[in-house]
Amino acid sequence: SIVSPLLRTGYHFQPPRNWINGTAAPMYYKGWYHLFYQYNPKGAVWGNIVWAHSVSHDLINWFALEPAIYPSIPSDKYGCWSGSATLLADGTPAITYTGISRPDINYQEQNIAFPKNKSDPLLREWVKPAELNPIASPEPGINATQFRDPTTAWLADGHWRMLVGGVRDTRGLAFVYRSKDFKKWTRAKHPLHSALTGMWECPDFFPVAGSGEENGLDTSEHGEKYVLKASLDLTRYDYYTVGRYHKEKDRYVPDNPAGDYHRLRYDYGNFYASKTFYDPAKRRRVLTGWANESDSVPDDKAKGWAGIHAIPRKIWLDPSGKQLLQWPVEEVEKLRGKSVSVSGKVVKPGQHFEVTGLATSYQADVEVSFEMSSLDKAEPFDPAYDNDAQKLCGVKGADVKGGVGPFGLWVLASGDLREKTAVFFRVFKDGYGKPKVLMCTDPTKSSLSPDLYKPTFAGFVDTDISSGKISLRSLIDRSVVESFGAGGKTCILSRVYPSIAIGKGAHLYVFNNGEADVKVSRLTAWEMKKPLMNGA
Ligand code: DQQ
Repeated sequence: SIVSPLLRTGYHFQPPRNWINGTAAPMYYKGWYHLFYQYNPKGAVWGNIVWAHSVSHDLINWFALEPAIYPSIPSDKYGCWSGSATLLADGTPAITYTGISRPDINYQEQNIAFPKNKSDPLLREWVKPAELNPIASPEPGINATQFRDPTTAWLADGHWRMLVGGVRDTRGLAFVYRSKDFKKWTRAKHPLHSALTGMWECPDFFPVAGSGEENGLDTSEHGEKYVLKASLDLTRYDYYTVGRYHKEKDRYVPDNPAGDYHRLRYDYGNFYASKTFYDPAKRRRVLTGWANESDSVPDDKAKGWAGIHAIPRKIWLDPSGKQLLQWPVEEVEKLRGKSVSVSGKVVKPGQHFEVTGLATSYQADVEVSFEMSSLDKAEPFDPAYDNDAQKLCGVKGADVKGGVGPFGLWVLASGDLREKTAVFFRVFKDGYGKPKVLMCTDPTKSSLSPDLYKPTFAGFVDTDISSGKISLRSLIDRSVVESFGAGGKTCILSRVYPSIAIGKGAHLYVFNNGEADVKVSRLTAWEMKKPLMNGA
């Protein structure tokens, strides 16, 4: 399918051209937010990977600098893969990252780099001390092609610790490396944690403040609870658990013993290789993530670009202490322009209505609260789908009539509804009569173009809906829809490539394909302006 240039995003981070993948070493330094990211300067497919570099004052308006880290020493000669930044005690930022040191196989070693001039707030140049690199190499017994992505280090009892992702057979694991001086690193005998989930890419490990406290903690601060996250190569989702860290043994134990296998995801859609960082300016932990394209490789080559980043999200521990909440950083609201509102509008079974008045329904921010007077008509929940929301939503998509729901939004929808992406909820009743809420993004009707990957994405929403109320926010941006259910309990990013619902041809609707009435208590939709610079 020929992807229209109008599908380049308006306010999501993406460079003017070429391939991007995961974010790396996000950090705040001397008044600037720094975003490094995997980048192919030579084309729109993965390869020739260097660390491109952009800076901003607000995580939304980005200014491109020269690539910061690129192959230049024997232990990164064939690629500079992902890694992280750590602010040392004297405020110096150190980057640790994976280098590829052999051309025949992706032989992975860990390296360290320091700013050439730490008084330069833009951190434009980095040096790699030859006497230190590589700081960690795959000893015998370690699979050298699955040994990468060092995390931000944390300091405890006078020792720095840092994780490196790996796998033994099918056991994904987080190797622990320790150092007194941040120069010489030695591997601990035991991993911090492991599970039979396949390779752990881009691990992340950080303390979280008490349940419901929205502020973040710096990586070396002590937290009641910790979050351990891994990107699973097997399924291409980012998973996490909440648990306790025993620093004397450098071991982590998830609170939920089944958590390693019944894992929570940051995002139930297209969101991978994410990294967090602590932002001291606003005392928050910020999550940055990558979404690849779901059109074809020939499309990517034809359009000359591939990959975007999600809007950075603040993350904190839910009052229940059982999961994280995520919400777009408040700075994105500066892009809001003209808005339209709807209040107290009932949508009868099988009905829908258009939200009119927005000049840019293709580039919008929509917040809506729904209310149902009764959940009696909720369908029975089949426990066979207990661990598989995506499968359930694949069977019961947006156009399959239900009891309470499916109800929600049709975004990037054409006026004749031949193209529409549905973001919706569906409420079931489990065997005890307890409501179970499913949230889905259904792109099966998103485009008339062929050769597109249009997966339905879904997650259960652990929210008390007994009051009949639930909220949804969707950031709509031409070929991406990022949705946040129940205040950020369940998040789904989806990529879509409409062929007629683009530009002025894009419309926004509310729909109800359930048997129960649904009321839109309040809906506000804002036009979203383009940032001044956008990942250029
Ligand atoms: N992408 C990087 C690796 C990481 C993977 C290479 C995650 O460092 O494991 O570009 O998608």
